[in-house]
Amino acid sequence: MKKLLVFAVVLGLIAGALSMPATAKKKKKKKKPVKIERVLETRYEFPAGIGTAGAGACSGCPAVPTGPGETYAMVEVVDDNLPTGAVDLSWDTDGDGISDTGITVCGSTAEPVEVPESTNIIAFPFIVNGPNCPGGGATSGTIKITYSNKP
Ligand SMILES: [Ca+2]
Repeated sequence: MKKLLVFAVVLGLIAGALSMPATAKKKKKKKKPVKIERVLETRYEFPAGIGTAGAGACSGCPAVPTGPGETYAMVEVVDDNLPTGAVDLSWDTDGDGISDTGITVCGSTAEPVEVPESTNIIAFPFIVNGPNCPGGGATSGTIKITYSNKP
């Protein structure tokens, strides 16, 4: 019985020794700034955004707030009916409650775009987007966003 116990302890030590290098590697990686990503997906339903692209209020526009440290966004818009899904992502910079700054996503972002962290960002799905995205628009569909702390 004692022999079996000793054998088990030895096995445990070997297993521990084998797993140590992996643990050490993980600790080293933590020193580098790590890219943290958060993926979120939301729907918009017709008619969410009626009005002029880039301005105005919206009922039924999904909110996609950023969290602390989330300063870059990759966005993809897949409309249920239109070949090019387009939404404006917009936020309020002067505290008057009206979104005034933002980006137009025409289909999808080619590269990560800068966004403000810890900010309530609203997605405006306009039926016809406008000059920033000719032929693009939004009836009903899905917005997929990946927020990250690095580009
Ligand atoms: Ca404002």
